[in-house]
Amino acid sequence: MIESVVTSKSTPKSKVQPDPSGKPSYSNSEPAVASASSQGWMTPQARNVTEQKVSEIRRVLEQHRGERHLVALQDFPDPDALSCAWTYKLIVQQYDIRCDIVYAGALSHQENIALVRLTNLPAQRWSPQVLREKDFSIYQGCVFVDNQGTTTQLQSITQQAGIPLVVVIDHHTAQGELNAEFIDLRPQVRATATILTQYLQSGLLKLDTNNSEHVKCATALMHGLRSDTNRLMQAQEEDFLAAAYLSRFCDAQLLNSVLQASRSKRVMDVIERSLRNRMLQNNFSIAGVGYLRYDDRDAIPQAADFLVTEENVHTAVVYGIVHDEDDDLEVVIGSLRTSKITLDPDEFIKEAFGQDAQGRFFGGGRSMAGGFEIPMGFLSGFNEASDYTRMKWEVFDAQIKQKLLRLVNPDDDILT
Ligand SMILES: [Mn+2]
Repeated sequence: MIESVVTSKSTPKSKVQPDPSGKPSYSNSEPAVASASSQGWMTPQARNVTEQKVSEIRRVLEQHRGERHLVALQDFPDPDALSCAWTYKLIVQQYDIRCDIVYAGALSHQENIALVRLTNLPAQRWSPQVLREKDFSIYQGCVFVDNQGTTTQLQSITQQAGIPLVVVIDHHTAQGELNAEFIDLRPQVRATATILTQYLQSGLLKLDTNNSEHVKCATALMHGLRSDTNRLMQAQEEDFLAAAYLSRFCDAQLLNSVLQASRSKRVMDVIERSLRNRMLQNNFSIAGVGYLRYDDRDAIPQAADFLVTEENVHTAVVYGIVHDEDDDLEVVIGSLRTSKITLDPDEFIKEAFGQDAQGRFFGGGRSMAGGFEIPMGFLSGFNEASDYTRMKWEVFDAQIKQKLLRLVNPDDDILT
């Protein structure tokens, strides 16, 4: 049996009794005294990192008091990104820093649209036209949350505008050199929402159950945390502890409404195409879904989520050509989902597709999931002739399959 030990914030870690497995017991043995302190809801390891990072970010925010910052989300923001950006905005308000939370792509998952609408989440979409006309000189700083700039068009724009990178908080693997004043990069953590929740637990912002914005934001964070951990199934101890903390503020009914959002017919159609076109090989399921509209882009990861549930499949890759009508641009977008512990999505995608002429990878990943984007360059753009359009798809389809199959069947000759 685990011995119950009275611990408090000031109790040194050595007082925590080891359990028979030899691991220190800190989560089950905390009595009411300690749980009254929000800091008790962290593993000692997380607490160490968080305390250090929180005092660091406090100094940085103090130096930027009164400024206006741009929080750049990935072009297709997910619940983890959206909720963390909102939390960040509430945190820095205490330093009189005004934040605009911006994404340059689209909200394309029905749950994300529901999340933003139901919680009144303060994120804005800037269309290509807004991007061209925007006066960026009003911003004194740029912030990346749940990304490192590699998945947003805003990175090059803010860089050209000379806006300094102030803060990066992310859980994806390092995507290259980052020149920021504050960096908290923890690839071992399942969700950026866990990191932001740990900041809250350390007192960077005191949540108040009587403040409806706080309640909505905590609910959004819970949704972000759940969605990046496959409904907590891939969550680790620190994610569970963060979720436990959030449960004090979370509105279960609101969360339920967000999760009730239904799939559009077009998303269902893409899933259907992925089922029909899938090719099974060595426990991989690979499916090209052809052309789809920009607003339906999120149907690709949803199809991958679905394909990976098939018996004897451990990894699913779904891709298609996404057509952006605003800019008449086309790009190949793909998603990978895996349940195989030994398959690193980041490594797999980098290995499969390599780098572009500038040395940038076409994609990457985090634990259990990854994505890629391949620009179509000279071949991009809509063509009236259906033969041409079909041929173009077939070429890209064959090329992507060939690259993937090299890794799926490492010993075989290359198939087409
Ligand atoms: Mn995330």
